[in-house]
Amino acid sequence: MVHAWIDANANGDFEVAEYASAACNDTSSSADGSAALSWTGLTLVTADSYMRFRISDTAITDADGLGSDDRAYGIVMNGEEKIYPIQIFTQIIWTVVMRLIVI
Ligand SMILES: [Ca+2]
Ligand SMILES: [Ca+2]
Ligand SMILES: [Ca+2]
Repeated sequence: MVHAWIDANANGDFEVAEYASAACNDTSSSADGSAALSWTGLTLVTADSYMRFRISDTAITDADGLGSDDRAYGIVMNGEEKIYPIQIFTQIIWTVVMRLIVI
């Protein structure tokens, strides 16, 4: 599973409302897989911010389903994490295309 967050309000915290996930279709050790992630209802601010990605086969949960998202933090076995800087421009529909390579 690919887990992802956009720090849409640029407050330095990855929150439950900023989370999306999708299954990764990677079934090959020699070819890349992909996952389609989408977000709805984000309140965007114009700012430099970050996206965070986690790939893992371990189930992750947020304790209260609110605010800061526990799923974005802490240790997860069997996986990989990446953080990418992004620029958010409000009033613009934008798309991020990202490539994650899992060996
Ligand atoms: Ca945030
Ligand atoms: Ca692969
Ligand atoms: Ca929480």
